[in-house]
Amino acid sequence: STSSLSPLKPTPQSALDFKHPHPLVGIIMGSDSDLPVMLPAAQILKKFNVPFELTIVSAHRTPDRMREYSRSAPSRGLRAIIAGAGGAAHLPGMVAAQTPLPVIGVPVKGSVLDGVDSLHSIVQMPRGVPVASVAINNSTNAALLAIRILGAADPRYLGVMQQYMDEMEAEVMGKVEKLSE
Ligand code: RP5
Repeated sequence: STSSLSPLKPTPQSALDFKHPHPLVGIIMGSDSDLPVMLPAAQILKKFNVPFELTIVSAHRTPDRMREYSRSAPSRGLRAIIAGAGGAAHLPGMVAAQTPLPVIGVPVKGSVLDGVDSLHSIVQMPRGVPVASVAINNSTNAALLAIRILGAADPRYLGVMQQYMDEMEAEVMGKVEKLSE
Protein backbone atom coordinates (compact mmCIF):
# COMPACT_ATOMS: atom_id res chain seq x y z
CA SER A 1 0.00 0.00 0.00
CA THR A 2 1.10 3.60 -0.57
CA SER A 3 -1.10 5.04 2.17
CA SER A 4 1.94 6.73 3.70
CA LEU A 5 1.72 9.26 0.86
CA SER A 6 -1.88 10.26 1.58
CA PRO A 7 -1.05 13.28 3.78
CA LEU A 8 1.25 14.56 1.02
CA LYS A 9 -1.42 14.87 -1.65
CA PRO A 10 -4.87 14.80 -0.14
CA THR A 11 -6.71 15.65 -3.38
CA PRO A 12 -8.30 12.43 -4.65
CA GLN A 13 -7.90 11.61 -8.31
CA SER A 14 -9.80 8.87 -10.06
CA ALA A 15 -8.20 6.75 -12.76
CA LEU A 16 -10.16 8.53 -15.46
CA ASP A 17 -9.89 12.05 -14.06
CA PHE A 18 -7.12 13.38 -16.26
CA LYS A 19 -7.35 16.97 -15.10
CA HIS A 20 -5.89 17.89 -11.75
CA PRO A 21 -5.82 21.47 -10.42
CA HIS A 22 -2.19 21.15 -9.32
CA PRO A 23 -0.48 18.39 -11.33
CA LEU A 24 3.17 17.55 -10.64
CA VAL A 25 3.52 15.26 -13.66
CA GLY A 26 2.17 15.81 -17.16
CA ILE A 27 1.46 12.83 -19.38
CA ILE A 28 1.17 13.85 -23.01
CA MET A 29 0.90 11.79 -26.18
CA GLY A 30 0.93 12.46 -29.89
CA SER A 31 -2.46 10.91 -30.60
CA ASP A 32 -5.43 9.30 -28.91
CA SER A 33 -4.22 6.08 -30.56
CA ASP A 34 -1.33 6.18 -28.04
CA LEU A 35 -3.73 6.10 -25.07
CA PRO A 36 -3.74 2.31 -24.46
CA VAL A 37 0.07 2.38 -24.22
CA MET A 38 0.12 5.44 -21.96
CA LEU A 39 -2.63 4.45 -19.51
CA PRO A 40 -0.33 2.30 -17.32
CA ALA A 41 1.65 5.48 -16.55
CA ALA A 42 -1.54 7.10 -15.28
CA GLN A 43 -2.31 4.04 -13.19
CA ILE A 44 1.13 4.10 -11.53
CA LEU A 45 0.88 7.81 -10.73
CA LYS A 46 -2.55 7.23 -9.25
CA LYS A 47 -1.25 4.29 -7.19
CA PHE A 48 1.45 6.55 -5.74
CA ASN A 49 -0.96 9.46 -5.20
CA VAL A 50 1.00 11.71 -7.54
CA PRO A 51 -1.25 14.43 -8.98
CA PHE A 52 -1.05 14.31 -12.77
CA GLU A 53 -2.74 15.47 -15.93
CA LEU A 54 -3.06 13.59 -19.21
CA THR A 55 -3.74 15.06 -22.61
CA ILE A 56 -2.95 14.95 -26.32
CA VAL A 57 -0.18 17.19 -27.65
CA SER A 58 1.14 16.55 -31.14
CA ALA A 59 4.49 17.90 -32.31
CA HIS A 60 3.40 17.77 -35.94
CA ARG A 61 -0.35 18.35 -35.85
CA THR A 62 -0.53 20.91 -33.00
CA PRO A 63 2.86 22.64 -32.88
CA ASP A 64 1.48 25.80 -31.24
CA ARG A 65 -0.16 23.74 -28.49
CA MET A 66 3.14 21.90 -27.93
CA ARG A 67 4.99 25.18 -27.52
CA GLU A 68 2.39 26.60 -25.13
CA TYR A 69 2.30 23.38 -23.09
CA SER A 70 6.10 23.24 -22.80
CA ARG A 71 6.59 26.88 -21.90
CA SER A 72 3.81 27.07 -19.32
CA ALA A 73 4.64 23.75 -17.64
CA PRO A 74 7.10 25.02 -14.96
CA SER A 75 4.87 27.89 -13.83
CA ARG A 76 1.88 25.55 -13.71
CA GLY A 77 3.80 23.49 -11.15
CA LEU A 78 4.76 20.51 -13.29
CA ARG A 79 8.03 18.87 -12.22
CA ALA A 80 8.35 16.19 -14.92
CA ILE A 81 6.78 15.48 -18.30
CA ILE A 82 6.14 12.03 -19.73
CA ALA A 83 5.75 12.20 -23.51
CA GLY A 84 4.67 9.23 -25.61
CA ALA A 85 4.77 9.15 -29.39
CA GLY A 86 5.11 6.68 -32.23
CA GLY A 87 6.79 6.79 -35.63
CA ALA A 88 8.68 10.05 -36.13
CA ALA A 89 8.47 10.59 -32.38
CA HIS A 90 9.54 14.21 -32.15
CA LEU A 91 7.27 15.16 -29.24
CA PRO A 92 9.60 14.40 -26.28
CA GLY A 93 12.56 16.13 -27.92
CA MET A 94 10.65 19.18 -29.06
CA VAL A 95 9.10 19.57 -25.61
CA ALA A 96 12.55 19.26 -24.01
CA ALA A 97 13.75 21.97 -26.39
CA GLN A 98 11.18 24.37 -24.95
CA THR A 99 11.13 23.63 -21.21
CA PRO A 100 13.81 23.19 -18.53
CA LEU A 101 11.81 20.35 -16.93
CA PRO A 102 12.96 16.71 -17.18
CA VAL A 103 11.25 14.93 -20.08
CA ILE A 104 10.80 11.17 -20.22
CA GLY A 105 10.00 9.72 -23.64
CA VAL A 106 7.90 6.63 -24.22
CA PRO A 107 8.53 5.12 -27.66
CA VAL A 108 5.15 3.83 -28.88
CA LYS A 109 5.18 0.79 -31.12
CA GLY A 110 3.34 1.45 -34.38
CA SER A 111 2.05 -0.96 -37.01
CA VAL A 112 5.36 -0.96 -38.88
CA LEU A 113 9.06 -0.91 -37.83
CA ASP A 114 8.21 -2.38 -34.40
CA GLY A 115 8.69 0.86 -32.47
CA VAL A 116 12.41 0.96 -33.18
CA ASP A 117 11.73 4.03 -35.34
CA SER A 118 10.16 5.76 -32.34
CA LEU A 119 12.91 4.60 -29.96
CA HIS A 120 15.62 5.97 -32.24
CA SER A 121 13.72 9.24 -32.77
CA ILE A 122 13.56 9.72 -29.00
CA VAL A 123 17.08 8.74 -27.93
CA GLN A 124 19.08 10.38 -30.72
CA MET A 125 18.91 13.88 -29.26
CA PRO A 126 21.62 16.43 -29.98
CA ARG A 127 24.04 17.45 -27.24
CA GLY A 128 22.51 20.05 -24.95
CA VAL A 129 18.91 18.84 -25.10
CA PRO A 130 18.53 15.66 -23.01
CA VAL A 131 15.53 13.34 -23.12
CA ALA A 132 15.28 10.21 -21.01
CA SER A 133 13.79 7.17 -22.70
CA VAL A 134 12.17 4.04 -21.36
CA ALA A 135 11.73 0.82 -23.32
CA ILE A 136 9.25 0.58 -26.21
CA ASN A 137 5.65 0.79 -24.86
CA ASN A 138 6.86 0.76 -21.23
CA SER A 139 4.94 3.75 -19.84
CA THR A 140 4.93 2.06 -16.42
CA ASN A 141 8.66 2.71 -16.15
CA ALA A 142 8.19 6.30 -17.31
CA ALA A 143 5.87 6.93 -14.36
CA LEU A 144 8.21 5.17 -11.93
CA LEU A 145 11.12 7.28 -13.18
CA ALA A 146 9.04 10.46 -12.81
CA ILE A 147 8.33 9.52 -9.19
CA ARG A 148 12.05 8.94 -8.56
CA ILE A 149 12.70 12.42 -9.99
CA LEU A 150 10.12 13.87 -7.59
CA GLY A 151 11.93 11.95 -4.83
CA ALA A 152 15.05 14.05 -5.34
CA ALA A 153 13.15 17.04 -3.91
CA ASP A 154 10.70 15.20 -1.66
CA PRO A 155 12.08 12.18 0.22
CA ARG A 156 8.57 10.92 0.92
CA TYR A 157 8.53 9.70 -2.69
CA LEU A 158 11.78 7.84 -2.04
CA GLY A 159 10.09 6.07 0.85
CA VAL A 160 7.17 4.82 -1.21
CA MET A 161 9.49 3.88 -4.07
CA GLN A 162 11.58 1.77 -1.69
CA GLN A 163 8.36 0.15 -0.48
CA TYR A 164 7.37 -0.62 -4.09
CA MET A 165 10.80 -2.20 -4.68
CA ASP A 166 10.54 -4.26 -1.48
CA GLU A 167 7.10 -5.54 -2.52
CA MET A 168 8.40 -6.45 -5.97
CA GLU A 169 11.30 -8.36 -4.42
CA ALA A 170 9.00 -10.19 -2.01
CA GLU A 171 6.73 -11.17 -4.91
CA VAL A 172 9.62 -12.70 -6.87
CA MET A 173 11.01 -14.44 -3.77
CA GLY A 174 7.55 -15.92 -3.19
CA LYS A 175 7.71 -17.44 -6.68
CA VAL A 176 11.24 -18.75 -6.03
CA GLU A 177 10.01 -20.48 -2.88
CA LYS A 178 7.00 -21.94 -4.68
CA LEU A 179 9.25 -23.40 -7.40
CA SER A 180 11.49 -25.10 -4.85
CA GLU A 181 8.60 -26.75 -2.99
C1 RP5 B 1 2.35 9.63 -33.83
O1 RP5 B 1 1.83 8.93 -34.89
C2 RP5 B 1 1.44 9.37 -32.69
O2 RP5 B 1 2.13 9.51 -31.48
C3 RP5 B 1 0.99 7.96 -32.91
O3 RP5 B 1 1.82 7.03 -32.23
C4 RP5 B 1 1.19 7.77 -34.41
C5 RP5 B 1 -0.10 7.54 -35.16
O4 RP5 B 1 -1.01 8.55 -34.88
P1 RP5 B 1 -2.50 8.47 -35.48
O5 RP5 B 1 -2.35 8.52 -36.97
O6 RP5 B 1 -3.08 7.16 -34.99
O7 RP5 B 1 -3.23 9.64 -34.91
O8 RP5 B 1 2.43 11.00 -34.07
